[in-house]
Amino acid sequence: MTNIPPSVGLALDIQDTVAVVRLDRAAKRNALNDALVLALRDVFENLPPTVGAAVIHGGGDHFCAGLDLSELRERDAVQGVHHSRMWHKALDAIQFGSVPVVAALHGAVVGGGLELASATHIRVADASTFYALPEGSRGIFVGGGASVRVPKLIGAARMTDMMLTGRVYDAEQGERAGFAQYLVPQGESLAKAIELARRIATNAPMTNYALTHVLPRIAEQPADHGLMTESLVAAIAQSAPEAKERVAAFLAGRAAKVR
Ligand code: 1HE
Repeated sequence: MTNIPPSVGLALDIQDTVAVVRLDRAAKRNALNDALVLALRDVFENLPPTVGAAVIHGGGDHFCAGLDLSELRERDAVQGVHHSRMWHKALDAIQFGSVPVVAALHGAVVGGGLELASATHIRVADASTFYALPEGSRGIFVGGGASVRVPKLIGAARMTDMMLTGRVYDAEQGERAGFAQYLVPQGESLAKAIELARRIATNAPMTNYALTHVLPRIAEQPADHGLMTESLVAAIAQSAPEAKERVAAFLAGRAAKVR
């Protein structure tokens, strides 16, 4: 398992089948410096096989203030590309890792913090959450995957507005726009995220794999390719012994009904 030096500001707590990952730089509002981005990548690339889902949250009053601006020094174009690609690799390790990931949001979810949240599969926001892309006002551009992932949540027009005007979405507006799938009272996002992760960890692994690795690819395919991919994955999933057992359990009255 990954050993994370305390100075990095990332804590990993394995709670049975759920890995709880905490950004732990509250004094700097969990701003993401290079060491923290690399540690995130290492943690999500090395989750133990006993883990079936993960939660990511932030210590202190905010989820994450984005890129650590104190490290934003003069970079030449090549260094800039590699820095951005390092973020892409780390956030890909979350989106396309071994398990579904739930983000528990509160306070600031801004800049690279929003890029991090948008690489997870489910976002649970509490009432204190707010979303922004201050890159537009800081004279820079997003570099951690926001231009690909954020429009999939809220549409390119809303992202353009956020960056051109500095618009901030509060928790309710954010849920309506599509940033978060769940909105809970202040202080309750972590508990709700862990509850969801525990349930997700009970799903058949192939179902979770199909949802995290195949569905986003189907969404990028032309419709006829997507339908073919869907048929192939459906056939693979239903041929797994676990799927047969689950269907048999329902038919025998041993599995929960949809309520
Ligand atoms: C930081 C950072 C940071 C706080 N990098 N140090 N992100 C931003 O432009 C957001 C900048 N941050 C803020 O707007 C505010 O800090 C918050 C709304 C998130 C929180 O406000 P508040 O009043 O709770 O905290 P604070 O007093 O502003 O900050 C507390 C400390 O954290 C302070 O340091 P201190 O040594 O003076 O105590 C701040 O300097 C520090 N801090 N945010 C470095 N971001 C892959 S590309 C991604 C590009 C981006 O993400 S750009 C957007 C960056």
